[in-house]
Amino acid sequence: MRRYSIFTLARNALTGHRNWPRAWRSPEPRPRYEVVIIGGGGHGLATAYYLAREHGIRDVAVLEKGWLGGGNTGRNTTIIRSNYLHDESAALYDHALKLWAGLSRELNFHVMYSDRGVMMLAHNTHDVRIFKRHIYANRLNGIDNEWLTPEEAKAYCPPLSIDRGARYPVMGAALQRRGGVARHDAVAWGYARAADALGVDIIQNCEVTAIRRKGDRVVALETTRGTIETGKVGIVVAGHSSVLAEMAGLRLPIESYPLQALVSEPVKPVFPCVVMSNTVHAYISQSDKGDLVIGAGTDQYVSYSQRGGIQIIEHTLEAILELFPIFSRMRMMRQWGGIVDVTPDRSPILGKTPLANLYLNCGWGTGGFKATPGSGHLFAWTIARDEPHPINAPFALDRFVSGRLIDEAAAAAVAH
Ligand code: FAD
Ligand code: PYC
Repeated sequence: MRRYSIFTLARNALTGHRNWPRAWRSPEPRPRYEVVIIGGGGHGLATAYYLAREHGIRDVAVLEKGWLGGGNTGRNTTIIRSNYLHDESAALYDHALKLWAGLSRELNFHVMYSDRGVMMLAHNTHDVRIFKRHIYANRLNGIDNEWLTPEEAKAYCPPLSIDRGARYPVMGAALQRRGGVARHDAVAWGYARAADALGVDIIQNCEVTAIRRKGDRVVALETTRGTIETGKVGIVVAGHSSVLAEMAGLRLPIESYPLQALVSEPVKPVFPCVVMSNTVHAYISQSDKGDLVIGAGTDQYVSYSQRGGIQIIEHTLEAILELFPIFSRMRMMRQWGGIVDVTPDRSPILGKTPLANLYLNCGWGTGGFKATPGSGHLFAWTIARDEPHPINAPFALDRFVSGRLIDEAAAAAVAH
């Protein structure tokens, strides 16, 4: 892995940053690969990295129709936590949380993971009961989560208003101290650079347009850069999962919705943690650059538009100002949307499909960034061994036939 000295930094700064080596190659696609991963977001790149690193499978291509991280990986608000209700989900998301802690070292790339704490506000008796139930369940699974009184919540996050006269007064909060944020682009770039160094071909501007089958096997992919034959295929395309699955002749229990976010002008550090409120439908943190990072729920209608409706932004900012009146004079700078892939039980699909050599990683909906390292790690295992790891076994596609659903709508929080 390359390392740069202070002299390299200084030399490049003085020469207009034109002499940096490429972080990853830009190869022409080969006619055949042992494994092809469709989708160059964080999950796809992480899968390729762990295939090479942990399973010795290096004859791998990642095909990305645009640029790396240009999908939801580069559009999300980077909240990381593992405070989900069910045992299966706790194991899944905490597997990822543990990997986050060592990820910068693993990739030799600073992903800026910051465990500043994620606080979820309760505004009515029902919220209090739901959050306490999550806290008890989390603790039984060895996952940190604790109850705070309104005064303790304010001490943890001083800008928070705990005015009892508010429309939705804060009645307490659930705090996961190990939760936090990371730098989303760095996650994609770090995995890309490390996968490339292990021999993975990362091919951008390469859209998969058709999936060729022979019986119950995928034999080749048609792409905008030619036909690619392959032994195994992983679909990791988030909001476009149904589109790709349909190319293979599969119908998924997934709906795709726009999810929006926005950022303010940058200001000095004022906001120490992440705060989410399901009831008023808003969440907020502050990036290391200084902008407030704000979001809310999905649009109400399925769509592939990456913009979203203006009323969502207005509603979100009203909610933020009720909780944090000190921000009333902040200016908002940018708004965007991403297309999220939502399953009926708000849990992901991570495993095999009815086709012998086709694997699915999707359905993370509004909350997959936090899972990126764990998802890639488990998906690589599944593809390499042709069987799920015990952690992702419950997240099989056939749970929508058997009825063994893992309902995480409450833990999915503000977003839906
Ligand atoms: P993506 O990053 O979307 O990657 C999929 C890639 O597949 C894309 O780059 C796309 O271009 C490519 N692709 C699609 N079709 C094709 C094709 N035919 N051929 C080749 N390539 C193709 N999650 C959290 O945990 N915390 C959060 O705070 C959070 N906030 C969010 C806020 C917003 C506004 C949004 C939109 C999402 C948020 N999420 C959050 C969800 C999270 O972003 C996603 O679950 C996660 O990033 C999905 O990663 P991915 O790698 O699977 O998908
Ligand atoms: O999953 O924590 C989350 C989340 C926050 C905002 C969008 N998703």
